[in-house]
Amino acid sequence: MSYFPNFGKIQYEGQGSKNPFAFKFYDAERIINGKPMKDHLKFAMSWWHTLCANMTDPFGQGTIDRTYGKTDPMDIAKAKVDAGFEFMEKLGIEYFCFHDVDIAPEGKTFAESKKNLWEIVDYIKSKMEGTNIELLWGTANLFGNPRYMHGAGTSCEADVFAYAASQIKNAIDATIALGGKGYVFWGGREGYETLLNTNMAIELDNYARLMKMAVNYARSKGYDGDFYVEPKPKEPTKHQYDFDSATVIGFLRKYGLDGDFKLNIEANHATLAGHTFEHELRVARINGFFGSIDANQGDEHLGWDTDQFPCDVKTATCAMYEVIKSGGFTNGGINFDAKVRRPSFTFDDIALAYISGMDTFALGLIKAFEVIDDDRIDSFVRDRYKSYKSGIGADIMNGTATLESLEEYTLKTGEPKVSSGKQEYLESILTQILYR
Ligand code: XUL
Ligand code: CO
Repeated sequence: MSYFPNFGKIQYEGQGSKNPFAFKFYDAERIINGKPMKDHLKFAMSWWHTLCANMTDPFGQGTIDRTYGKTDPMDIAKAKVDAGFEFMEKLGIEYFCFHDVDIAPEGKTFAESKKNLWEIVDYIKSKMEGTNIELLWGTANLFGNPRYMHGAGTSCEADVFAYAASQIKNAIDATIALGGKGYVFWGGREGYETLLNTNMAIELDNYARLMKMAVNYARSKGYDGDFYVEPKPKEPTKHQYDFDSATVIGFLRKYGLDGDFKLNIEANHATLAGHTFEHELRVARINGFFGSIDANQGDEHLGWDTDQFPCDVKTATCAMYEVIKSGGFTNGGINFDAKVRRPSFTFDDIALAYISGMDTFALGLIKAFEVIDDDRIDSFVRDRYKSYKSGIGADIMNGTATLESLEEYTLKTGEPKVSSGKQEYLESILTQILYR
């Protein structure tokens, strides 16, 4: 039985193709810089948006039927596994990501939820055998259930903290059982609505305590993968603690979590923080925290997390430039944390959305290497800082300069000579490379 009967294995047909169910740029096995495209990109399917989201919004019911022809919640969960694996195999996607509650329904008690989870984990494990499909990362949903209305690790209620920790324990075990090399903390409701009722100091300390427990537990079970924090500045809470890359890096360093954690950077979250996607990736890269990507895009006219499929090649190019300069993905990859628009309610639409997103990032990869090979932009930047290579600049860089020595220098040399930043020239190079 097929859940996606209208298309078979999606093939690369090249730029001239008008077949909607074909890749125009993503040629999985094409070698670029010594590696197949698929290994540069490591595309992953998000279980939640792809198999679960029914597109409910505050104004109306869902538009996508997610029962897969079943009625019993466990049968639906198993049908999602079948549908998910069919989807990944047809799209040539070799990784997936999940929250505990995406894969298995919550029971009436924690024990029942745990039993459901393990039944589905075993089922997924059996499906993975004989395929190339791997788990990119797992996580626990610590934001959907009403118990988490005040947060999870940052909840004012110790019992809620304990419940969250129990969920994390099982989500880590599930991640390990499925061979995952990543475990994500996205701070769902780890933030606040008003300082009038909030002890920020306790909340942040507890959040770090929860992360430390997770690291200690996973390492004791032999897990050698990465932990990630996924920054987001707002939504659902007014102020999320994991605001942006810089904030999270400061937090991880303060609490001694920097040896185990990297960042999972989401494009739309960067936009909400008032940054570009590439800014967030650059901050992660230069601080040694580059880990994984949640690929999507927002809408420039809307101020919320629309989680649209990425179709902006310029942004994908600038993002892939950062990925390449970080040395590429190790344990991480590109997870499409993206959903179709509510009126695009067919399963075909979901496939077409992935094809578009994968082509966009494939083109981004190709163009990023072209920018690097072209070298006009990189050489401009190298040249721009050349004054630090010798003389007084070298003294500043190697720490021998002091305020006194620099004053003495300035008294001698007088007014500095400065050069143009040439932004427009550099933008024209990017345009030339993108559209040639
Ligand atoms: C929410 C979001 C999450 C995380 C995983 O904005 O991005 O789906 O990626 O919890
Ligand atoms: Co995300």
